[in-house]
Amino acid sequence: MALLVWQLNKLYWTIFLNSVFTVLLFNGRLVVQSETLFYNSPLRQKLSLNTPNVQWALRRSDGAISVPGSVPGDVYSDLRQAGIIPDPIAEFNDVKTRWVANANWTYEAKFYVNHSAAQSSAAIDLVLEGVDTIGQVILNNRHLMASCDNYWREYRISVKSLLVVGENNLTVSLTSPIVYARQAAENYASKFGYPVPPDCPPLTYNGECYFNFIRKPAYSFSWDWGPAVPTSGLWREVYLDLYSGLAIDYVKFTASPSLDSSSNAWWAMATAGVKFGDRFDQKIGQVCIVAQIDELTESLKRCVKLPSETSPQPSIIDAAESNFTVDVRFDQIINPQLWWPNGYGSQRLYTLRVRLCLDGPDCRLLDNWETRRVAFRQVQLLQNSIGNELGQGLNFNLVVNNRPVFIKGSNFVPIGMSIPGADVSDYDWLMRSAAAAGINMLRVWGGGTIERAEFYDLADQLGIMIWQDFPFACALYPTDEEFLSTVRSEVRATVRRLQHRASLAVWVGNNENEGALANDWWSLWANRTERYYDDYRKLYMRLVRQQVVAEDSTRLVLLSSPSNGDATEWEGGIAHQPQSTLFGDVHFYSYTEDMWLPETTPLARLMSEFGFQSHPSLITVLSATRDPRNIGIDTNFTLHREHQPNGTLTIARHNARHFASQVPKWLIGVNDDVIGKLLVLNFSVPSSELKQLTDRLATYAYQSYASQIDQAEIYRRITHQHASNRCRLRSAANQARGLEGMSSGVMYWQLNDVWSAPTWSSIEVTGAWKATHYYAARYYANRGLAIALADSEQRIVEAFYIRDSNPNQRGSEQIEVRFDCYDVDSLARLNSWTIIKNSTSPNCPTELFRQSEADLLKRCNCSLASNCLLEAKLVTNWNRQNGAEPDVQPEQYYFDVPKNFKRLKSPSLSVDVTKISQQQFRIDLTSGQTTLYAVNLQFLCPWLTRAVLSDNAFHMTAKKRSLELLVPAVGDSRSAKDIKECLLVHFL
Ligand code: BMA
Repeated sequence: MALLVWQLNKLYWTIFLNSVFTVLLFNGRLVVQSETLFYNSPLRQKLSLNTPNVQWALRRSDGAISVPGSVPGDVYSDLRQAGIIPDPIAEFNDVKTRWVANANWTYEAKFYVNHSAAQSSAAIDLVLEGVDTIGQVILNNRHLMASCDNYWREYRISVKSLLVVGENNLTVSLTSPIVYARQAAENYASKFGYPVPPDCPPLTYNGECYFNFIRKPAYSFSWDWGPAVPTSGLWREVYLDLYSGLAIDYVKFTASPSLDSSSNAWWAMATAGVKFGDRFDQKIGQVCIVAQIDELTESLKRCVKLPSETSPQPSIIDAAESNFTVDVRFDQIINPQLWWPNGYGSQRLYTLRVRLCLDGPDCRLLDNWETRRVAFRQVQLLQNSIGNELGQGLNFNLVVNNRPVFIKGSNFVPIGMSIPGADVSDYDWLMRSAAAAGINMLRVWGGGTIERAEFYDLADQLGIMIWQDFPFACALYPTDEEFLSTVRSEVRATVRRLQHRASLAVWVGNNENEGALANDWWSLWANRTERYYDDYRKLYMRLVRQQVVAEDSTRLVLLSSPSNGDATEWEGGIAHQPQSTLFGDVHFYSYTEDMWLPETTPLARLMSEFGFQSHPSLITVLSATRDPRNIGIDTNFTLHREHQPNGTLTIARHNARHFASQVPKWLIGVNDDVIGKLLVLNFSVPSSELKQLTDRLATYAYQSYASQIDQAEIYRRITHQHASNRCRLRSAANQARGLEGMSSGVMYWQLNDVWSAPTWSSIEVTGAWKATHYYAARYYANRGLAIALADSEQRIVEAFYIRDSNPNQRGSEQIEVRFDCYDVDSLARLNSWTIIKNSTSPNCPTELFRQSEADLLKRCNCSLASNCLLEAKLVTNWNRQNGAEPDVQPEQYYFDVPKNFKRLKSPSLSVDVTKISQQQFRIDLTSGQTTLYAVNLQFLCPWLTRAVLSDNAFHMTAKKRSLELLVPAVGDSRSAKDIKECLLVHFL
């Protein structure tokens, strides 16, 4: 083992050159070769305590259960792995396994440290990047700290003096989150004399109470789309950090265009936070930070004198703490390639390297920090007056690199009930699916979490901007000193972790807590209102926001979502109506009105949440139960998972406005073979029950299909409504509504799911895309046509050409759009006409017509509205000529809802599958003499849940249509016949 003893100012600094540690398991077997563990410079070494070779044990505190543990991981996953509990998200297991979260658990690891290792470094810190949640850390029988109390804090504990040569024992004891939260709530109420709601969730959630009293992701105590699986564990890395006494703790990055707008020059700054270990040499004099952006800058050095007097370093600090910071500023970076949101250009990421060295000609290395991917982009959320009076509102426009960007977004809920248990491929699938649908912004919602690094890496790479809520949601929160202090550390850790991210667009204090106060969700007694208002301001204005601004001056910090943005500030941080459509963002849901009608939904400046539930597809439900009798929209199984009170009834009622509730006669029998075969192969179904169960599953398949199309239509209509009112105020007789418009985007609720249940998602927990995700890929396309009912009383219809500005495309274009009218039943074309327009403004929709339905029907030569279909197609496709983008999709307008179609004969569809290559298939659809509404293909085989079609859930107005199918790589080669045997098809 090579050690270099290095003399400096007559003081010996011991540093490492080569491999330093050898870690042995307690049985004496050599398990870790240090060379493979260490990264970075020889001076700063990370010794992981979560390699597969360091074995962890998980024990219940009463000793009755002891199984292998995993780090990162959680108790539920480890118990499941050991065969002690079943999958908590299958069957009714969320409730059956709840005992797990009511118990206390201990994770324990033993490792050997040899003599040189224990002695040779100046500083050794134990770093726990993420503790879930209330935990005692014990090293060699010494309690290292009072208690870990926060999921998002990163704990760093100086342990050099505690490590022993030989066997070391690390134990983390975790208290039941349910018990802790309840006690904390009770203590708070008795100490301060007032409750902090919401207490407990509705009974339908089968959830746990007081999520607001424990700093862990709120959704783990149950939500209206998810079960309670309140985990405990070590959810991120655990390691020993060995360094020379001084080390880089974090690096922030800021880039901004130079003031001189004539040159494409930028400046950038890397800010390094440097920490002292508990033994550092104050006589060291000067240290330097050297930074470089690969392919763009030379390395720059900035040296600072170490403070001569330093207060002693406490032995436990947050990992994101540092003792001083050093800024390295790069001026005049000419013509960097910019980072653009998805759909607006490419995402150039540069590598930032930062080193810490001693001042001197050879700049001796102390720490070679990890690299970061950074980018050049400017994101602004502008709030300017709409009219002459403030009461007319402010707009809320996103501008990236000086171009207005229409927000095409969704809301991201956590990846699953076990965050550490998720596979990187799960993040990859969701983020690539989001990007494929044209999504350019995801809101990481406040009832969830600050996500894992993989999530933000993908967001950076794919151009998906992140609206990051801090983890506070749908609740009031305690504000005693202890709580505020842990939140202070948490916020600092979060900002220092994410600040350099190109994708990060805006910070937001919480989800809906301002609205909860302003609208008095919990009927708080009137004379205490001021106290709650004060607490709110204390937490979000004086703490969260101040901490964020201190760490990150480059981004807008909104206090809440929804909020009125600047107008919320005018009202002292809590607006009397945070849901105003004239300011900021809005969340909107209605479960009683017809969501297909334009008047139901207000037009928001930014609609950051809206949605409606649908049922998951058959294959996803079958992933959650082994009993096919559980399948159905009203079984106990479904009702157990439908947490929204009266949710399934709400879905059924809304669906019934537009779709027949019985399976249409032409679908009876169409899917029976596939379903019957599945039942025989996978479930022990007695032959006497086969027919009945096949019918049951076929009925559910239709009902889930109808619910998904109903949902997809809602999302499409609301998106088109906002997109077409992007550059104008709504034309409405009602004066208040007449000020609505100038919309900057939408983010539908919700992208993903944590289990199989009726929810608002567009992607199911198995990864399968719902109809609404395919719809999104069309309505979020960069260029698109929209035909929408603009006024349901006057029956006014509008058609638009919508396009987004891409810096590589020229400004104006001439478009020619052809309109064809069809008889729904016979596919006969009734009439056609074309419209030619100049589309000049790159970000504003081009209106093609605004007409009454009656006039349109006349123009169509259509006598029966329910049998009439209008289709728009872009004839002159400028993009296609330039090869820049795929075709603009045609858009259809039906004059009636599908349940009223007067079909003379049963529509039919035949499907052929051809194999093109290992993972690619072609699917040819041939219809009879009818137009088909919402043709939807689904696959009833688990290996196809992540298969994607080139288009789906579309209206078919020609006799033939070919689709491409991309299937995931599976071990064996699959044939066209394999695909066909899994295929369910629906249409109306
Ligand atoms: C909003 C969200 C979530 C919820 C969703 C659907 O309130 O912020 O809390 O899941 O609506 O109800």
